[in-house]
Amino acid sequence: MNRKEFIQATSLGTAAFFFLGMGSFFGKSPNPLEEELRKPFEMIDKNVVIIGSGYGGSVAALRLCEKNIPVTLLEMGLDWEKSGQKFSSMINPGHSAAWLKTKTIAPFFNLFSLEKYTGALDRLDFEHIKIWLGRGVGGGSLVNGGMAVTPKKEYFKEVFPNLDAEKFYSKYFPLANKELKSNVASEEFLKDCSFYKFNRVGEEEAKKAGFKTVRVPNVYDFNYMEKEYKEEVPRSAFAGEVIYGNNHGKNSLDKTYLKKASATGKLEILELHQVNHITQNPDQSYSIDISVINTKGEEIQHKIINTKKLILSAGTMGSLELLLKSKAMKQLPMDDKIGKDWGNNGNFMTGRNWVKAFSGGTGFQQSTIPVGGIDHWEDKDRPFFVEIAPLPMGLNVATSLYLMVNKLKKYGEVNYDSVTQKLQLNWDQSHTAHMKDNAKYFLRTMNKANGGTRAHLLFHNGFGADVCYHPLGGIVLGKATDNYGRLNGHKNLYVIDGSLIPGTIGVNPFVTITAIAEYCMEEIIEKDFA
Ligand code: FAE
Repeated sequence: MNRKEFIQATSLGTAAFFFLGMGSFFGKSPNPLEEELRKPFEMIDKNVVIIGSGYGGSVAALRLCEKNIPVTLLEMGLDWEKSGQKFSSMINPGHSAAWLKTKTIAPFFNLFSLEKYTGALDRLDFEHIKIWLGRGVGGGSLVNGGMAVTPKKEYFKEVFPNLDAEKFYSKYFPLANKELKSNVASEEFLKDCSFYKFNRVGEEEAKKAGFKTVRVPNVYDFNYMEKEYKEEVPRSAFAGEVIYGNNHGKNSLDKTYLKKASATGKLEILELHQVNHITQNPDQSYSIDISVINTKGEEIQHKIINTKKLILSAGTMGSLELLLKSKAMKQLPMDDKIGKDWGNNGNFMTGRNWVKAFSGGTGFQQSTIPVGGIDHWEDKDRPFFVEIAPLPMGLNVATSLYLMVNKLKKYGEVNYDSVTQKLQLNWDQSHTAHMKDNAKYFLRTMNKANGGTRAHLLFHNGFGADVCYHPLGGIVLGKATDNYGRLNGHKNLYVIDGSLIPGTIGVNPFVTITAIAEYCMEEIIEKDFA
């Protein structure tokens, strides 16, 4: 297809030529369609394209490149390493703090104004839930807390009854943890480090309240952190860096999977390439409509990439949006299971005040990297897992923060509204009511044993039912796809990301997303790329 044919094939085509004709007839060019047509335009053919450079996309890229298969990876966010720019800390937010917003979008204390920029953290706001996401080469790994948790085997079996759990626990989980460089902090270090007082207090109080605590691995390099503590290297975890990116220490995907994939010479990463929609061609190839943007978010070029094989790894919300929008706009054939079985992984934020208020609280200086959890999963009536989360704002004396992960009792559903051209989420308080009950029970038990109150000033009177860091599901493995991520009804279209997990996995999800991506790609490469 050449450019003229492309324009004619689009819905704007006819109008564009009409207005262009009129423009030259009157000797001027007054309309936006003409401007659109004047933008630099490119149409390219590729063999394999991956959309999104988070966990799913990075695993797919490495495993294909290793087999000598050239891959083009499209990412709407910035390549931060290439840009030479620094990530900003939570107490001094700069360019990396938000995706094209003029105010910070942290879960609390959003008092800072920002210049509109293609930052690393984004937030999608729905009526009853706010969903935080990473943007940039490395996806969520740039902004997340690095907690690398392997789910409980029993729960994994419950969530994925069709998968070979033995193989996952002997092969894919160990592989994911190795490639992600997951490691564990030494107890010796945690015992004395002043930046981990919040965690020691969290664990002590949990034990006193009768809860079981667990040490949690992380992808932040704890050897680096120990040097950081001694001020032998630049500080990152101890300098308030995390949700706007870490400048040091964290093994985000750009330092692991993507680095290895790039070293093969087979990986082409195209940053600031925002995919608008996808069209299926008669020969079962795909055309990807892309806006190349600048760091203000303005389109500077329009591109079409035609590809024989397309892997969608735009994250749960990104892949859902691309599929549902492409169905609405471009009649992309779509299974009606897409959008179903969505969940927030049971995320529920809460906190306590007056924690050790008269003995230094939880500490002014806090590491941004969590290392502790509370495992209450075995309670049949109230199963939950809690991340003992830091509050690294340099102002906290007596607050404990917790991110709870609960089971789901009811799934949400994602749709696309063609009028507003936005995703719609069927999700309200009825989905989170039992999570709130669990939070009340948890806080009551902690306060009874240790003193303290609910943190009334945080979230909504201390309860953050609307805080979601772990959106999962909507394109579920074995339902909307086959058992390996091949999208139903398609031959050359795959989904490899968090959307394959049906709404819940019982712990922070990226190790599971990585392991599932490894498992799917092994089969797909063997059978479809031979
Ligand atoms: P993801 O990492 O979101 O990557 C998708 C990529 O696709 C992104 O880079 C997008 O910019 C890109 N993209 C989307 N739409 C388009 C488009 N139209 N065109 C081009 N590119 C596009 O997907 N999980 C843990 O396990 N442990 C933690 O400690 C943890 N902490 C978290 C803290 C925060 C603040 C947040 C936001 C998340 C946290 N998570 C954590 C969740 C974790 O980061 C998330 O589950 C994974 O990143 C999801 O991986 P995916 O591969 O699905």
